[in-house]
Amino acid sequence: LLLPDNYDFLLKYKSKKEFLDSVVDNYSDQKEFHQAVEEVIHSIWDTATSSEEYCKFNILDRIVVPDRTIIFRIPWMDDKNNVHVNLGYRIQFNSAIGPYKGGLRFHPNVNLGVLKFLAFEQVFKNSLTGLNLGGGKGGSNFDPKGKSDKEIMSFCYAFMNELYRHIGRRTDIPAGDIGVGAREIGYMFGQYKKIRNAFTGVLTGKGTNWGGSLIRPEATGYGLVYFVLEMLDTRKDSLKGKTVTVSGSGNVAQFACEKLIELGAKPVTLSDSSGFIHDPDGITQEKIEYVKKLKSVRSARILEYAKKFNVEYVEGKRPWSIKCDIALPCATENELNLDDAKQLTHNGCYVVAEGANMPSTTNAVHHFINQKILFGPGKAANAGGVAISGIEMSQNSTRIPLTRDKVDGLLKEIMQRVHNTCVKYGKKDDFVNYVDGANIGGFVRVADSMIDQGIV
Ligand code: NDP
Ligand code: 2IT
Repeated sequence: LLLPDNYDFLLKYKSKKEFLDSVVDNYSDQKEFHQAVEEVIHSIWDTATSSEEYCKFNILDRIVVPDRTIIFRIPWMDDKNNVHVNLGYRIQFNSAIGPYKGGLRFHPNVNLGVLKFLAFEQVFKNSLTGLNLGGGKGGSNFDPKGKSDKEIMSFCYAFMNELYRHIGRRTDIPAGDIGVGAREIGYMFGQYKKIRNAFTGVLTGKGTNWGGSLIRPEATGYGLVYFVLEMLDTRKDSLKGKTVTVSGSGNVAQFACEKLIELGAKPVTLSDSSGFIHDPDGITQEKIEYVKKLKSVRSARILEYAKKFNVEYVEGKRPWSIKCDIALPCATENELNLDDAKQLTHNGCYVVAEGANMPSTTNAVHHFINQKILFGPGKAANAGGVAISGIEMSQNSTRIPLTRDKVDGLLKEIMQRVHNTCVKYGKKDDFVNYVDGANIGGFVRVADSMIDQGIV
């Protein structure tokens, strides 16, 4: 082809370790990014290094470097006229299969390493949906807790005052993530529209009056439960009567619980960064409505649930000590470690599916796989959110909104497709390794597309 016969760089790394060491050396302070890269490389190594094409085009070196990383200053004024400065980011990681797509996170822990891990994961997740979506992520170290509505609005405007020049409906389409929901998307959309004088589908997760898709708020949590159904089905098992521990109490956790209840399972926990509640009788739809209202104020604590419904509250802990059949971590990265994993399987838990991105530590993931339980990694199990973002984009392009039933049907279909891809690439003998399946399945589509487009 285009390339000479003599490739000095053809598999320039002698081992997986040598390659991973080079990533650590190059980005020494980005530990979450190393963790995400290590997991993916572990799965794809044989696929990537046994193909001459992948080696010739040096896909390995190219896939771990973002197309571009944008970092900017966000000056804004609080209600007392104090001027603050936060950092804003957008990582445009890979656009081989579509425009950059991924959420924005507002949380004090946000830094380059966290957003690079999220953007990297997003590349493979978006590929698994089968839609034409590249991978990106962004956000700020801004802390929304305790801020007034006016301060949130000022911050969102200030953020968009710089972000607008880097995004667009054919370039990069952000959405929500931790700390960014419908309200923040509204303020950012308003400011983008004002600056550009253009009403376009530049963000997803919009209000349904102005271009948002039905089921987008529900999509990550519902999709997670649809994925669990698919996993259970491989063992001719169902959700009926299963006890489920859920962490988090935000967007993903709330709608995961809602779908669990609808399908006859019993969610018994919710958490936030302060602690968790345990409701052994089961969280009901009525109680979920209470949580939605409670958590619409970002500083509200899940402790209030325990007080209102007179159940146990455990300060400063996560819910993995509670006996369950199924565990759904839906809060944040690295919230479930090896000890938690051991305790879960010891107590009989045999399904873990990640609503959050990378909530299980590397050791915890290895434990689940060694135990041969059903383990659904985030990039597969939580792909429903971005998938319905993709469906929102298509509705914005056609200007024809879809019904709730239609979107829900598409969500189910896409989660089945994600699951099938995991099985196709991850099944060995009788066991499906969903981590390998998701990583390899996500990778080949992106890598093949990169090759089709040459060396860009
Ligand atoms: P929300 O902001 O709605 O809720 C976040 C929840 O997680 C809150 O309960 C929050 O508690 C808790 N949490 C956040 N940070 C921490 C922390 N450092 N330690 C303990 N708890 C924490 O976010 P989402 O529900 O949207 O996101 C949850 C997870 O799901 C994230 O990993 C996100 O990346 C992932 N995800 C989200 C998608 C979406 O469409 N929204 C799609 C796919 C994945 P507190 O109030 O105390 O901060
Ligand atoms: O992690 C994720 O997939 C999201 N936060 C959703 C991204 C999106 O563009 O809908």
